[in-house]
Amino acid sequence: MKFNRVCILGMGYIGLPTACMFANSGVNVIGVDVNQAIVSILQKGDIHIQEPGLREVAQKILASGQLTVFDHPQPADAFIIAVPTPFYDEKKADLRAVCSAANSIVPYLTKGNLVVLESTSPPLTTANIVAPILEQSGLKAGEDFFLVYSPERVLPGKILEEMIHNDRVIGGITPQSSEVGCELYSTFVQGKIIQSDATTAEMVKLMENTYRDVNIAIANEFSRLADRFGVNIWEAISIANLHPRVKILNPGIGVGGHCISVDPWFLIEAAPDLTPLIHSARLVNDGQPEFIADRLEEELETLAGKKIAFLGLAYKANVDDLRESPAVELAHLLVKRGASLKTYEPYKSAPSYDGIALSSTLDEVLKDAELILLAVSHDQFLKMKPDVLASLTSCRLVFDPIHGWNKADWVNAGFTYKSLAIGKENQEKGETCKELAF
Ligand code: SAJ
Repeated sequence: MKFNRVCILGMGYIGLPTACMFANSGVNVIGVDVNQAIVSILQKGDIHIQEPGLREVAQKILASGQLTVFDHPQPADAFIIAVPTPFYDEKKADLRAVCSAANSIVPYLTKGNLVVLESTSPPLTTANIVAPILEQSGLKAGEDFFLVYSPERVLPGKILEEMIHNDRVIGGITPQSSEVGCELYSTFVQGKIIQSDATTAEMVKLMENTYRDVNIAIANEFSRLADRFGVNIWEAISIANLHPRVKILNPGIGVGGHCISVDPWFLIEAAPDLTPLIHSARLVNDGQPEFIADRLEEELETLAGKKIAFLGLAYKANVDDLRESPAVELAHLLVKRGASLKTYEPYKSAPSYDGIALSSTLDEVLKDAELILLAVSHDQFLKMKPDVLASLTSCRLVFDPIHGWNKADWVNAGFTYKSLAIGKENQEKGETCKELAF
């Protein structure tokens, strides 16, 4: 099947890069977003997302007209739904954006079209929710138009590379739908394209992120144990991982972002009676900021009045995304316990986020600090030289719960270095979390 025009609903972290891929391959792409501010930015030829390499590609295709952006769909050969699926406070999937995107396609759907759902969704969403909405057009899913679920699996920070090279699963509601979906994505995907059915593809996506969440939860629990027993967790994990069938991820301050901390709840919601392990893992990871705050309070005896230079609020290294960030949660907890925080997040220029004031320079947060806390392993933080920092502040105490820095470097520059689970005080293990990261 020939795809001359593809209409992508949702110009966010997935929709916009996907639009870039198709447009770069010569397909005419219609980008749609319900947020008028995003539509205006894109129509002016600029972008609203920070992702390495994205700006250059997007600006080129917006300028050439290969990607045009509207606030409602246009007729096309294929429609791709790439809108967010957040969750309500009670951890239930919020499918309103998916349903509204599917509804908005109905007037434009014609015989022979392909519709793809990319948004992470609970099992059976494609067959039981999206198909009936699209069938309001009078056309029958799998007979008059093709329908597939094909999850995005790209890692923020590496989206452009992974979108091309990752393997992709295409789950059709009929085998012919999978076939047509395969044809669409083979436009730019160089990884393997695997055909399956829609519900399997939905499960695959949720299983991948849930597996990672459970693995990080066990790493966090191991780290708590190592902390109690005077063991260096980084050394212990690196040795355990020498076993050919063991691959433990890194402990940290918790699991954030819009994917791994959210998706397992879709499975828990769908079958609470079958998911005690997945549920426990979620609770362990969600409880990690509190564990870190408790340990810091123990170390300092009290947090009341402590002036803390808090470095990083993003949900992980080198991204500008603060959604569900454990660093934000940790900052709130420290403030609640009386600490006085000055926060620096190099990827955000706004004056505040979620009630936390953001300083615009590192110098400003370091001034008057009594403790420097490393919350996110942004490259620019990891590269900081302790002796340079020592010249900018009289503070000589660092707390590094993510083990991003090398203790010896800080001690040599005259700092007291505190972390978690790094073994007995006299041990000087050199590995950094960067070296161990997967
Ligand atoms: N984290 C740890 N320890 C680790 C690895 C990560 O504590 O060893 C934390 C991070 O700091 C962060 C959170 O987990 O707070 C999630 O980060 P991540 O890099 O593991 O994952 P995401 O959420 O950025 O992207 C994931 C990816 N899924 C998998 O790796 C299985 C990506 O491929 C998916 O496309 C993405 O979710 C998504 O959109 O679902």
